[in-house]
Amino acid sequence: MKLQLGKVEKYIHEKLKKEKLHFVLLDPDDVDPETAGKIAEMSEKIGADAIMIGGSTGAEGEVLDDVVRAIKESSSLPTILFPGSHGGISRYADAIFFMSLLNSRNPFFITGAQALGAFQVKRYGIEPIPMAYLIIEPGETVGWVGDARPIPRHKPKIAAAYALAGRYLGMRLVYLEAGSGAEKPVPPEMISIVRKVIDVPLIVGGGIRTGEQARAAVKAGADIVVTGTAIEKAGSLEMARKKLEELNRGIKG
Ligand code: 1GP
Repeated sequence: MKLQLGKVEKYIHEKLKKEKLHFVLLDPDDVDPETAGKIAEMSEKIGADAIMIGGSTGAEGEVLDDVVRAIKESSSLPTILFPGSHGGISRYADAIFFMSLLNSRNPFFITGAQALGAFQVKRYGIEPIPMAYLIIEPGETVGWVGDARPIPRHKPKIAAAYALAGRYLGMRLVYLEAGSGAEKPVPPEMISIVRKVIDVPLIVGGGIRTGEQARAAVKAGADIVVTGTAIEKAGSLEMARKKLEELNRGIKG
């Protein structure tokens, strides 16, 4: 029996044959639908590859639905949910990172929320993409909310062990997360060690604010770079566009 990949996952794999990818994260708790739509439109224009939607606090229900709908109306980029729990599901999205926070102390974030959300994902026909989600120091809000034991920045082998375990558990993506707004992104040494042990796309995010930092993540082995805060908090839409361009150049080279 051959595994059939969904549309968004296929799109990711096809694009990765040509270049590294840039996913823009929008947190419905931080941006209103109108701004989200405008940022999504700009993201598509400057060459970003997908929009992720989610957050650890308040990114649920109507607020989430409205933001996803606004994004769908203003861009044709794939919309991928990035849920903090089963509350982060919206019927309007194309796909969902069906993620397990492998280094949480709390089983709710490893398998509990997933069980609570599974039937909803099926009912709405959202494409689930299984993903190992690992919190690296400092971890920020998601580390605290997700009751994680953040992997120390100077212990890349622990990250690699978790990533490989995730792979053996069947995850088809691995995400190294320093936490939204982290002072420093995931260290390049950690990215390269993890890259060496897995055979699936590696996503890196948290604290990437400059083209140079994005470039460093890609050089170390990231396949997909996620940026959120730097764009959301750019100050104006014009500055957000400039930041998007800078980050995109760093990723695509
Ligand atoms: C957070 O990895 C993402 O979940 C993006 O982080 O907001 O710091 O870009 P930033």
